[in-house]
Order: sequence, then structure tokens, then C-alpha cells
Amino acid sequence: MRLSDIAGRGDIVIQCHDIPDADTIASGFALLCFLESLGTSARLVYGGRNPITKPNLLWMLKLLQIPIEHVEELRVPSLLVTVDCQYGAGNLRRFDAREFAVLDHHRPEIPEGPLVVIQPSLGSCSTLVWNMMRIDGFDFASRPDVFTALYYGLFTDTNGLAEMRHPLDRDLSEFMPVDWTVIKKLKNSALSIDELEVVADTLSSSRMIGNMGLLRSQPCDPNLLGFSSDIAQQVEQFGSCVVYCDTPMGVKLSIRSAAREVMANELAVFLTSGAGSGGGGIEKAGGFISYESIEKIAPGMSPDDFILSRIEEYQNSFDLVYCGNHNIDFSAMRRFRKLPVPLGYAHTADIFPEGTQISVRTLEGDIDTTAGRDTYLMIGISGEAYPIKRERHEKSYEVLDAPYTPNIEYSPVVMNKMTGEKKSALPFARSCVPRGDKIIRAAELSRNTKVFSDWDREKYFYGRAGDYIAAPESDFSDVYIINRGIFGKTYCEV
Ligand SMILES: [Mn+2]
Repeated sequence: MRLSDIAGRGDIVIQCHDIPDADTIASGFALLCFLESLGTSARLVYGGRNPITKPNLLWMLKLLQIPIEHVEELRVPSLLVTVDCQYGAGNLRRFDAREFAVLDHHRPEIPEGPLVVIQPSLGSCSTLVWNMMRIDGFDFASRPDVFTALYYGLFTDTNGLAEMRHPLDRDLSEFMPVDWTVIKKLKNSALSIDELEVVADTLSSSRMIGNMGLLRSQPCDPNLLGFSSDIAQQVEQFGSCVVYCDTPMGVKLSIRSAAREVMANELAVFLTSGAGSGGGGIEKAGGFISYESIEKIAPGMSPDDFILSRIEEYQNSFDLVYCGNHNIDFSAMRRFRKLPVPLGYAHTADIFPEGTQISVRTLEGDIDTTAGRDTYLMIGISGEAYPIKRERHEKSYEVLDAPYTPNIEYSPVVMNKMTGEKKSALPFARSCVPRGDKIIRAAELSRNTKVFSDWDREKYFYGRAGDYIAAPESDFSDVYIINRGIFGKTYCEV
């Protein structure tokens, strides 16, 4: 579905969820302005018992002149569009409508439909609406108010941009034009005095599970939760910490980590797996677990016990492997070589001038490097990308005379870190195939395993049971992980 598909229907109402937050308001406001730009007028409303009282939201409505109405009743519109929530779900008042559309980034709770767009991998609904408006050619340059609202929606839903999940979130966070005066005002009216007391209560609830801090908060704004976890993470004894609170549909989690053995985003994915969604960065991440899933997975278990059991499960869930200092017997493993499946590679110096500090944006995160004649960028079959030295590339791959056109969800983008200019890497990519002479030893993992290399102090390779642990036959200290799906497609036994 494209946003322009719903324009021109006449009598459209856009509905935010009850107890509106900045993300739902921004999404609704942007959609309203988009429809107006196509000559379609609409109303922006929310239901529920209480009108908006949070100081930052009141300022948002005032400074950006957002015409949102709190309604009890609604004359049946021909189309009702729910933003940041799903028509028929429990967190928004149900109004009758002849037809409905949904734009959301939470877990799907309703069946698919031609006017239902739900993308849980996104950090905010603002990201979804922004991207759809961009695809439809909306002129953001002339509407800094609209973009500022969307930016603030993303900002608040991702704890000040710290828990962004998807490359599109990062793209939105760098897009212009933002009215920084407005953002500054909103950022500095986030807390009421009562909320400061919520933070104090949360901090006094802390306890230790292994070397992890666990804190429970009263129901509160996600930003407040992030604020509490930022403070808790500074406690010396906490390698990482998890702060959570109840929301109408489930439990919201804010996660921080300073321990080398725990990346916050990986912990978030583990805690929420099969029960919600989670993600973010290495040090800060967030997640959501629905009550419905808890009831399905562990009938009768309280959310508190569920989170505690997941944390204990996590702490016993993985082995640690340090490159150069491990006792894995690779010589006993089976031998494999890479299949001649074409991969992509690009010369970084073709994309930006030599010496430019660049950042490569992929589904797995951003990787920083410097453009240069000796630095190539490899692009894998799933769009995974990583820098490789020219010498190593020449040794390991044979160059084909063909462009590289894989079918992938998000193609890697290369950003000039000085100017912010971005270019897709794919138009610069050519195909290459692995030379058949490199043999590796590999075995399927029976337990989750974290592999620490010497050349990256911050990150580790995370392998889940079923993925492969591997090392080149020429150097067993150079351990790495190969994803199960990619292994099956790109390696064969010798
Ligand atoms: Mn949201």
C-alpha cells in the first residue's frame, strides 16, 4: 500500500492511540499534512478517558500547531486510519468506520489487509510514516514542522535515539530539516516532579541477578524508563541492567550494558524472543513483551517471574570463545570450502574520495572505516556488508565482469561522516566468486556461543545453536561464526 492510495477518499479520520505519546501524535500529524498536500482534508483525533497532560506533549501541540482533538464520539467516517496502534486492539477506543487502515510498528494483532501496514522492525511509527511519505514524494524541505514532529516521535520512542533498531530509523534521525529550538524545548520539559519520584522508586527497587541489575518501575513514559536505566547502568556492580514497567498491552523493557560479554541489543532480542520484539545498539537497547505471549508461553506466570526466568536462562545460555586462546579442536571437524556463489564487492574509493571517513549502514548496524584504494566493501547475499583489504580480497575472490544485483531488504548505504552525504553501495558493486582453494573446518553449534576477536574490542560474533563455528585450515586461532542459512547456501563439504 502507498499513502497516496488513501488520499481522495473524502471524510477521513486519523486516530492516535489512547494516552497518546509523541510518536502517535507525530505520525498522525504528518499523515494529516500529507493528505492536505494532496488536497484531501482529514481530522486528527484520539479517544480514551484522559486528555493529554504531559508537559512535553502540550508544548509539542502548541509549538507545531497540531490540531488534534480529544473525542468521546465520532460520526462514522468513510475511512479511519489508526497510527501507532491497530484498529480493534485494546489500546485505542473503538469507533465505527466503514473502512479502516492501519499504520503501526508494534506486533501484529490483527489480520493482514490491503490497507494494513505493520512493520515491527522499526523503532517508531514516525519512521514508517516518514518513509512512506518520502516514497510518495512529500516535500519535507518546505515543512520543517512536519519533519520536526516525526523526528521527535522517533526520538521519544527510541529513548533519545539510543535504541534505534532499523537502518531506516538512523536514516530518519539524520534527515533534515529539524527545528532544533522546538526539539530543545520538548527535551527539557520531559519530566514532571511526580515522574522524578517514579525514578526514585525505580532506583530503590534494584536487585542483582548474577552481575546484572534488575529494576522495576511503575507504569511510566518510555523515556523515563530509559532515564532510570541510564542511571542504574552507572552502578559499578552492574555489568548490565534491565529496567521494566507495565503498559496496557505488555511489559516495556529498557536495557543497558557495559560488559564486554553482553551486547545490549543481543540481550534485548533474547529476552523478548517469541514474546515480543527487541533491539537497539551495543550499549543501549529496548524491547517489549506482550502479556498475551507470556500467557501462551508460560500460562499463569507473572510478568515479573517471566522476565526473571528469561534473565536466568540468558546467563546460562552461551559459551565464550576467545580467539587465539581457546581449546576447540578444529582439526577434528569436517572440511568445507566456499561454493562459487557470486557475492558483491565495491571499491570504497569509487564511492567517496580517498581518505574520507565513512560509515557503512547495514541491517546489522553501522561499521566505520576510511575510503581508500586498498579498502573494498564486501556485500553478501543477505545484504550483510563489511570492509575487506584489497590484498585479502584478491587472494580469496575471483572478479567477475558483471554488476551485483541481489534481492535484499535493505541495501547497504555508505555515509560520508563529515558531510552526512549518503550513497547506496549497490550501484558501485561488481560480482566476484570465492576461489575454491580456501578450506575451512566447521561444526554446528550445539549451544549459543560468543566469539571474541582481537581486532574488535567492542563487539563479538554471536552464534545461536544451529549456526556454525569455523576457522580457516591455515589458522585455527582465527575463529568466526557463520549463520546457519548463509552456511547452507555458500559452503559445501570437501
Ligand atoms: Mn510508537
